Amino acid sequence: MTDPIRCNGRSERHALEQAHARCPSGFEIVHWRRTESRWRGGVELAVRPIRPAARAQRARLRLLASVLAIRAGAEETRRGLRPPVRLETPAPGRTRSERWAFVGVPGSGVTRVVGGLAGRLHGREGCTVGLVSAGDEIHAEPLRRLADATGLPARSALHAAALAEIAGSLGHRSLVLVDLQGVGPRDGDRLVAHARAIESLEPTLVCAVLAADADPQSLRRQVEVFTRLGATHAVLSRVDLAASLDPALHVLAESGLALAWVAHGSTSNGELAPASEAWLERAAAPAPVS
Ligand SMILES: Nc1nc2c(ncn2[C@@H]2O[C@H](COP(=O)(O)OP(=O)(O)OP(=O)(O)O)[C@@H](O)[C@H]2O)c(=O)[nH]1
Ligand SMILES: [Mg+2]
Repeated sequence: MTDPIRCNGRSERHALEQAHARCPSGFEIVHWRRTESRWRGGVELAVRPIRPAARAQRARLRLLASVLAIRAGAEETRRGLRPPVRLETPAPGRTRSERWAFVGVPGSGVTRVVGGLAGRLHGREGCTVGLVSAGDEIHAEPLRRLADATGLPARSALHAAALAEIAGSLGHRSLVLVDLQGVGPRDGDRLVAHARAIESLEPTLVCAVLAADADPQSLRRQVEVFTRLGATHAVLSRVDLAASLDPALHVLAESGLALAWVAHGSTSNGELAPASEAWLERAAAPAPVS
């Protein structure tokens, strides 16, 4: 039997290309190893050429090669070679009143997240929550209903210029949660209005709400835009709707935003939990099918 041929690649694909070039009639992978621990790093393959005569055997070995490659990919996912996501869940301050602003694209779940946080934090360790809706009348409606149901004080700022003053009128609350109307990355006018509103608000935290079921390219663009608005943290929303959480977690890991909370429910006040290592570990597992 011939000695295996070693192929070192910058990536798995690069190594496979070399193997194809050196064994054009087909090959069997006899060894697969990642040479760098980083995600998508170098790969070393050892392959053995398949003799053209043995057609049936070649088909079988090709199948084996692809099974091995798939297994290697699965092993990579299992070992968590996804770039790390930074986790950090802010807690409201005890000594000064805080203003947390939440931004996201329309329908990403910003209002649910604000409602979920209000329910989670109000009354905990002396925290008193006030709510502000920054947007038009229709946008303010769900928050007003939440305020009616919970008894929390709520105000609405119909114009960006009024936001700081309206949030100031809730200065007696230790935590003011500001629900900014959804804005898309190409909605220049509203982005400018949001930037001005956030600047005058002087929030202690700006948090981007990112829908886990959005496509990664769109999420990348959202991250760019919301980071410019001052976002340092993110909430991953709609996690129950995503086929896989990997794409969104990749975008988050690249973004440098800290993942603060995860939201996974469509109930009126949202279902929200602090992001944790245990949650990340569960998120890496494939979604249950039954
Ligand atoms: N299944 C599920 N549905 C969600 C989740 N978050 C929000 N929704 C639903 O998505 C829709 C939009 O949620 P909102 O919280 O109003 O989203 P928003 O970003 O505030 O939307 P706008 O203010 O209209 O731009 C609602 O029908 C919610 O019920 C979630 O985590 N899971
Ligand atoms: Mg909303």
